[in-house]
Amino acid sequence: MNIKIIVEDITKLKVDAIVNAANNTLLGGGGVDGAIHRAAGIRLLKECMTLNGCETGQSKITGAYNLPCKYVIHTVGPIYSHYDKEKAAKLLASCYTTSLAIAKENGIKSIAFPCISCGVYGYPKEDAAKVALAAIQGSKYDGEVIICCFDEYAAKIYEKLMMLFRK
Ligand code: AR6
Repeated sequence: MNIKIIVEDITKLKVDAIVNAANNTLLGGGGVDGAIHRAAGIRLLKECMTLNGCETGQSKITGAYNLPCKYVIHTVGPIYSHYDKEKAAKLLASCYTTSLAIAKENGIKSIAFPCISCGVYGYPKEDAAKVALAAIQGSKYDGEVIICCFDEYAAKIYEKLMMLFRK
């Protein structure tokens, strides 16, 4: 599997699918969720309204409408303070594995993830990066995986961990 780390606005990526760090309602919010809904337009919200929300750690796919990608996979990360460390890690890993399983089912060859739960949901960035990389590398997905960081600091964490993984 090919894993790439970039610093970018995920809404600009021309990949097959981008992943949205959504909430249980799937009806939009702030952060990356707000940016994706703003860029995709009202038709994304309309499709999301048909999905009946999503459980924490699970994922659902929609069209991408005005975005340059083909699909959006909405996943719901854990709110870090609501769980013990182990349960939070399981739920976060599940966001990655369920998104990748949906990508595989839908013939998606390239998928970009934001740093799920690392914004308002408060997951410590380095711990989240370890969980994310282990989940991605343990999955059966064989396309390209892009970790789309919003700042250099987050990208550095991933780059350091990737070097350790390779050793
Ligand atoms: N492109 C890439 N990454 C981004 C972008 C962007 N355009 N915008 C923000 N990030 P957050 P969460 C990064 O808070 O913690 C929403 O209100 C950001 O720097 O968006 O999973 C939802 O509706 C951070 O590293 O998601 C939920 O209620 C990462 O994306 C809640 O926030 C995730 O930050 C989900 O919280």
